[in-house]
Amino acid sequence: MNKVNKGTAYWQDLDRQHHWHPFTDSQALNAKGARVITRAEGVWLWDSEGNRILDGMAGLWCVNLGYGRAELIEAAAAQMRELPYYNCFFQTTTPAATELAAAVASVTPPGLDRVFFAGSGSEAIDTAIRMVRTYWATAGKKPYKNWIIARDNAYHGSSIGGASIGGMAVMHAQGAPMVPHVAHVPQPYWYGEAPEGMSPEAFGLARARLIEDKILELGPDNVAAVFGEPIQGAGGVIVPPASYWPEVQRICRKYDVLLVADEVICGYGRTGAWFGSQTFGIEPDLMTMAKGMSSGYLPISAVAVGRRVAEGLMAHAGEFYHGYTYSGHPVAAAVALRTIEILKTEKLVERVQSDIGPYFQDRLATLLDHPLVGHIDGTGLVAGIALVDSKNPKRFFEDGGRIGLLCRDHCFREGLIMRAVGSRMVLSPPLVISRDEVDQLVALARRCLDLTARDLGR
Ligand code: PXG
Repeated sequence: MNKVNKGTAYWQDLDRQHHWHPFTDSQALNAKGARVITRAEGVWLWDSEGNRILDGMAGLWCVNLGYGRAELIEAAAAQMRELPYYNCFFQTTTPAATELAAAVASVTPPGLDRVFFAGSGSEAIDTAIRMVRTYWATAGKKPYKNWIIARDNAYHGSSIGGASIGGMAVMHAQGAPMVPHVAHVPQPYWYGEAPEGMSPEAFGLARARLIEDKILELGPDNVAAVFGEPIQGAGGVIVPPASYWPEVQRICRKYDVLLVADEVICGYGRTGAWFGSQTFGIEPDLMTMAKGMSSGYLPISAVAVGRRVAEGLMAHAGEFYHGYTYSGHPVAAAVALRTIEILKTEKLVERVQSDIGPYFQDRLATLLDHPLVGHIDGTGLVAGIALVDSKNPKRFFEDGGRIGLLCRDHCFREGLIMRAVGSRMVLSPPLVISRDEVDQLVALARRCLDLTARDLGR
């Protein structure tokens, strides 16, 4: 079967009949037909019409090493030939899984050196939920210490656990009721939610203290953990004020509540450190990771567990009744291992920290003169651009979601993947993007902002 000769209409038709897409209004999609991506190289995608598109999102925040990396392809092929599958249940391991556990421990912050594997970010989150609750129920002998606090507009996945601790109201409404004993507090979104005149510093502290209020309301002895993304990715790249995380950390320590950093997007170099926790001064008890861990080439995720929880659980829980068929899948593990080696040998995390990250943020900042751009949040190679109706006085669009989609659709047509989250445009390009490609990305973004402004009669 030759895909290339079949053409767009063939794929769209088949897709319409059988394929139910994630996070998609199927009727709306079927009315127009899906975009078909057929190949990719570096930071570039090609669709079935032959258009070349700059992937400003690294797939879905994951293809950190860019497309077409021969080393990753070889790692997968070699592992498939040697041992395509074996599991890590029943007192067994494979060299790939064991070596990956050690490699992950070599890049996580000190102490987080026990690694539990899963297949996706959602599974890692479910694993972390079960770990923290089991920890308190066994080591701490406090089975009632099981509440989890998370933030509004957080994204922690689509499993029932991930959707429950995520703060997406639309997700809570479908398939309700969600998992019990989960509470949400407002997010640290300074530009969008701070009272007029409040500094980022003061706002960060105020939002952190809402976590303290919630702990006190529930009773410190009932709260197992706080979960949070260092930067909220799918929520629109909400970068918290610098004061926020150190205060959350202090509060968690004060009340003996565990802190879980969801590093699914921030991990593996995105923010200019190996993990977003390091960028924001968080010392988490557990970290969840996925996406960039294998550069998105194969599905794999993990929970890195600090000594307190790992040792407590291992000493007191006996068997931990949890795991997946694909926990430590050897082929995915081999690709993740190679990904970590490449990040190290090519010094890509350092590159994001001191070269391409600052360059990207500087270039993006040139868009601040655009009439639609109210504010840009970002660090390393991730950014969120707030589109506004008016900058001064600050006024958001009443139909911000529609404006975001207008801009996004211009991006598609002009050859740039830049996603819309409501009226925030988000970017997260591969870590290997060149300066020249950053220039192209920013030029395309400006063009699409201009086209959006034109649509609005500006
Ligand atoms: N935690 C975080 C912080 C995530 O960003 C997950 C958990 C769940 O991972 P899995 O592998 O189960 O999808 C994610 C996933 C978007 C988008 O539109 C973001 C994600 C997934 C799908 C779409 O920005 N993040």
